[in-house]
Amino acid sequence: MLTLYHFVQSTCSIKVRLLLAEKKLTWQNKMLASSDHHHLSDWYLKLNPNGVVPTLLDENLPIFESTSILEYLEDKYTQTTFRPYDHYLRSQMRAFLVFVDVWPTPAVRIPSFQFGGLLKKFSAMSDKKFFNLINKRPLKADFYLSFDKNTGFKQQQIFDSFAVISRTVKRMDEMLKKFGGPWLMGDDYTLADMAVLPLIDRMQDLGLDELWIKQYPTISKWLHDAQKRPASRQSYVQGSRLSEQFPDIVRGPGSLSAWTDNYFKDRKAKL
Ligand SMILES: N[C@@H](CCC(=O)N[C@@H](CS)C(=O)NCC(=O)O)C(=O)O
Repeated sequence: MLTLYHFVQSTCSIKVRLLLAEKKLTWQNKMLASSDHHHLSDWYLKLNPNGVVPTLLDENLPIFESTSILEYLEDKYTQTTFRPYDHYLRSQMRAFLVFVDVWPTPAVRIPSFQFGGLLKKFSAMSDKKFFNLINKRPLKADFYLSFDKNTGFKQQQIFDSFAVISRTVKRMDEMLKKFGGPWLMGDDYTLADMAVLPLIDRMQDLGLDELWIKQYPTISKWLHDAQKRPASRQSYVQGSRLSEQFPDIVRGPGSLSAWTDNYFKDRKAKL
């Protein structure tokens, strides 16, 4: 029996939900609310010492780190496969999975917190509670110390995160051209697509899609095709998109174009 501990809106959790749905696996739904902070309680830290979601339980064995969960499901549940057969292509796909974990995954957190309605939650919290919760975080304390709980991130931190997303869509555009599309590794939809889809979807939902619209039309087409897969629709349950949770703050495609325009001007002036 598979059990998934996750948050509805967490991009790393959606990544795992996508593969579970693509593989048509049944699983027990243990949805936690990020605001309850159960992911920082002793019982959860025994399952996932990093104090983050997602965690998959297979029978009683806890598996954590979303990319490692994807590979586990691929290794164990082989009815349908989402990795290339060719060893070289498989290595290319894995290189992209590492890239996604190292670069865009942390970068997308910055606009998600800044523009995604989360600051409202933190500014309503007392300083004491906020810093107490930071102290409990095994891995992410430094991230929470890198912004002001009332005003968020500095403009330069936000622009730096946009630069990483620009680098990501450039890399994806190169892959779509090199392997011929329609998916990142070519004909077949793979873990590479599922790893990055929640991040690009998040950027679009926040209103930052102008980072790629003009320069990389390939990304818009890829995103549209990936979003309309039945497994994607199934995985994006109500509340997965921040515009559904905070409709007065998160306004969807194009809505933060003033920010992307300023970012492009800043980049042009520097390079
Ligand atoms: N590298 C981890 C990252 C997991 C992660 O950062 N999860 C976020 C949600 S997307 C989380 O649990 N955040 C809780 C917190 O910030 O306290 C993975 O891929 O599983």
